[in-house]
Amino acid sequence: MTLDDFIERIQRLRIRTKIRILIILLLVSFNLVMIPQLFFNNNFLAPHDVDRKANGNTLICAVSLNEMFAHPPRVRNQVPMPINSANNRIIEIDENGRITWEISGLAMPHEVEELPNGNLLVADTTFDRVIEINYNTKEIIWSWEPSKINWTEVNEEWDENHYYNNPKTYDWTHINDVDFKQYGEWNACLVSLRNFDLVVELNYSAESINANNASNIVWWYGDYENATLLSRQHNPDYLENGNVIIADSENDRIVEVNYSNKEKVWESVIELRWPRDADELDNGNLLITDSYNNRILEINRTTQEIVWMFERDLMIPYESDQLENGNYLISTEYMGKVIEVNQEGFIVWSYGFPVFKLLFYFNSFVLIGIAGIEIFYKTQNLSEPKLSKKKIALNFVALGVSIFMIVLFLIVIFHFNGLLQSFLQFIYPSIKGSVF
Ligand SMILES: [Ca+2]
Ligand SMILES: [Ca+2]
Ligand SMILES: [Ca+2]
Ligand SMILES: [Ca+2]
Repeated sequence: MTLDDFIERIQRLRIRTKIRILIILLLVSFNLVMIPQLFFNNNFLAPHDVDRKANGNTLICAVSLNEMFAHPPRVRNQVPMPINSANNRIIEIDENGRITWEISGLAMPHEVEELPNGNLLVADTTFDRVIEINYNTKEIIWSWEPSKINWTEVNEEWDENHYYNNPKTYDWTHINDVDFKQYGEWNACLVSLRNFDLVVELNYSAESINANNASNIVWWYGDYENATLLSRQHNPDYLENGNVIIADSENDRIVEVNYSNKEKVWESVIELRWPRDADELDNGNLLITDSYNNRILEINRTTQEIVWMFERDLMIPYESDQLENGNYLISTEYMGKVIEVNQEGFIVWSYGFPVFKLLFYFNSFVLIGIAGIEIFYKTQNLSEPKLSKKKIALNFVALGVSIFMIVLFLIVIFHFNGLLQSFLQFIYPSIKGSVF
């Protein structure tokens, strides 16, 4: 068939068929452009920790969405992370979203903490280390590496065959958090090793050349696969009262552990699914990121009543912080955005691009369009006087299907977050304990 034949054939088509073809071409080409972006464009983020700096800029552990998709097969096949992957960065952005500072060459960075001297302490998750980065030179000036530690010296029950003493190629520790504390005479940091089910406190000093001495581990809580203590935790924090609060993620709870005797002194009773962050607020409340319920909660610690909640535009949110102005800074993770939300629940600032949501919305709108066109033409057909009974019946079936499609996709559009939440709650039991 020549091009002329093809054009002639197209011209002979009825107008309704041309419109259908046009819409389907639009749908297919949009998806052909957008879906590869998800997998190959490192500009779409699944942000982990986000912090607002004193100068008003925002630090973001900017892991690309495609790196998040690459993570499970890497774990399964033990494929190491490339040394200089642009998919794994920490960026600092100003309020207009301009990048003012960045560092790459990390491996799924989970947590960044600005130190009093301006340097950054980073949980460099899948390189299995915590590092201090000189902010000006971007050099790594301190690192703590669990693979260099003889864990039997920390606890004699952890012998040479123990998981802790046998590093794997990829995602051995899943170090996902570091929190800094000045005790006066000495500095400490609290480190979460998710795959160890363990939180350790280090005697931390940037000058130390022996960071990896077992004796630098001055406190620890948890034990490998002992879920009565912790199960794949996130974001341990020092509390004002000296205790430690931990998002005990796969136990679906928040726990407060007494620092002196390691007794559990408080735990959440409200229904949480995979909580990954619990911050103590100035008013004594807790700000909880309830990841698989797609919501951020502020609860009264004593009554456990929910006093504030936000649940729009989140997709497995990672963490949230309360800012000095009272607003909340939220890492929406798979929604691809960092957002600042005020007390009334309005988004007052955001960074990033909600690529998943756009895909859902665009496809839903286009499919509603197609269904609308079908309804228009089928009702026109029904007014033809010589229609056979079979044709009439078929037209009614097509009308029914089109109306059903419109209702279905309108529900998708208006209840995107609710549907997402129901879906995640439904699949949560099956993915609990997976590589995510
Ligand atoms: Ca934060
Ligand atoms: Ca932080
Ligand atoms: Ca943290
Ligand atoms: Ca937080």
